Amino acid sequence: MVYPTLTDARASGNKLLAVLIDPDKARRDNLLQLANYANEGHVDLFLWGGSLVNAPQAAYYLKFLKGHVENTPVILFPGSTYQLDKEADAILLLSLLSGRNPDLLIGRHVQVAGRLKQMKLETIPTGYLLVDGGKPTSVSYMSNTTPIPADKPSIAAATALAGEQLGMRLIYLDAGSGAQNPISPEFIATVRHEVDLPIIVGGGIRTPERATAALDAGADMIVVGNALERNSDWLPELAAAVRATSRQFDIAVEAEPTAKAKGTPA
Ligand code: 1GP
Repeated sequence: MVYPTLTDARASGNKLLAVLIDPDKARRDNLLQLANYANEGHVDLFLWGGSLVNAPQAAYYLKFLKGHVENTPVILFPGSTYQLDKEADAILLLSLLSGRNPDLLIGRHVQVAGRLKQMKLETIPTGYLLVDGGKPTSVSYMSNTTPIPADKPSIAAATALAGEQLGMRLIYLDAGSGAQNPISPEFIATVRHEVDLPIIVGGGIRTPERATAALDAGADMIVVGNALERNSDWLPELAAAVRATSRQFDIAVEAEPTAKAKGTPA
């Protein structure tokens, strides 16, 4: 089961790093390098998918990746109903809550429900919120939906809360692949304040500093795709920034009882 990885990490304050792989852009050498990094402990999860996947070899590459990673789960992040594959460890069953396209709220789920059941894939019901990242992205165009404005975090918070009340188990705040601007820390913090579910954040995270900012604001896991596609050499540096954020949290939690003990009568 993959979902407990997220809830356990949230409960213990360990921040996670997910690497998104677009199957259309997968290459054997790049996948091998990513698998090696994962086996060295630098990657917590792989997300596998894209808005438009045409590559006939996508299934081959997924199997290839699975054959080279030791323990790191690979989770489907499907942009369409064609992207189901039982080789994966789980699927983010996305409801595009920020949009008003009924097909992406329930229609496609009905189409694949029977197949998912047969595949016995672990499903993680995910409230998926697109946030304006400064320019139109593939996902906003392909989904035919309007992202939540970047200066309206209260709309996102109410949307995420509705998702939690509907039974979603994860919130994904996404500025879209290659976003010009990542989602701001203030925006993330507003959503974090409203819901208790694990929150993952992606889109336009291209530096360790941006990763740290999102995690410090309350994200439990960040997703990086585009910036690792051409060059994944900086992945260990990125992973170190994610781990350092976790440690800061640990130190704060450890420090708390001492501070309380000082002021609390025995
Ligand atoms: C997109 O959140 C992911 O859905 C990752 O975005 O490719 O910009 O890292 P990037």
